[in-house]
Parts: sequence; structure tokens; C-alpha cells
Amino acid sequence: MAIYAIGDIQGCFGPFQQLLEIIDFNPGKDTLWLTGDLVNRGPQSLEVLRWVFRHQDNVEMVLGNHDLHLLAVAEGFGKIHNDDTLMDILNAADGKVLLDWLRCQPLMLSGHGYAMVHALTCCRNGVSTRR
Ligand SMILES: [Mn+2]
Repeated sequence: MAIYAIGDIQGCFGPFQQLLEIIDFNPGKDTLWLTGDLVNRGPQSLEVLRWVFRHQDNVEMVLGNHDLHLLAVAEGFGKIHNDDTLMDILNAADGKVLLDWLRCQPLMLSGHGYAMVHALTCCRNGVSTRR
């Protein structure tokens, strides 16, 4: 019964699956927290998103800046960048279901004595706590 936190999978589905094998992740017993940035940069963002969606009862996540970028692009509020690897999600038949689910994910998780966010923004007066 372990708690694992994995960050910045960034579309690297193969290494993510290898890591789960190495830690012998047991979905029924272990807790898996994903610290955001599931997508972009890597080659298999769609597969990562589908896996997390399929395991949503046993996995919790917070949104990272790349996840938010994907949601913004999907809604027409952001522009796709040359080095983005998000088109497979945007073109997928199940893309809307995945994006609707992703949109409902939190920016912060707390539990088991921990709090988790993807990143904090520093400003002139220290860490920003503005929402
Ligand atoms: Mn990030």
C-alpha cells in the first residue's frame, strides 16, 4: 500500500508503463498521483491520456501547464506551437470525451498528509498564492 507521485509524463507512454512495472504498481492497493503535464513534447500523449482516463478510479492528477495549454487550444483560446505533439488528441474520435474529463481535473490535490500542485509561480514578493 504505497503512495507514488509521478510527474511530467509528457506523452512518454512507454517509459511511463515501464516505470509502473518497476514499482509494481497495484491499482487496487496503491495510490498513484500524477503531478501534471501528462501531455505534449513526447510522442504518445493520446495513449497517456487514454490510460489515465481508463484508470481514473485508481489514479488522481493535477493539471500542469501543458495540460492547460491543450485545453486552451482545444477551445480556441490558444495557438498550437510548432513543437506541440497534441494533434493526435485533437483529432481522436474519443478526444472530446478525454478533454471533457481533463477539464474537470484539479490544480491541487490534498490527502494522505500531502498537498500536491504542478508548479508554483514565483513573483517579486515570493510565491504567488493568487488564484
Ligand atoms: Mn510543467
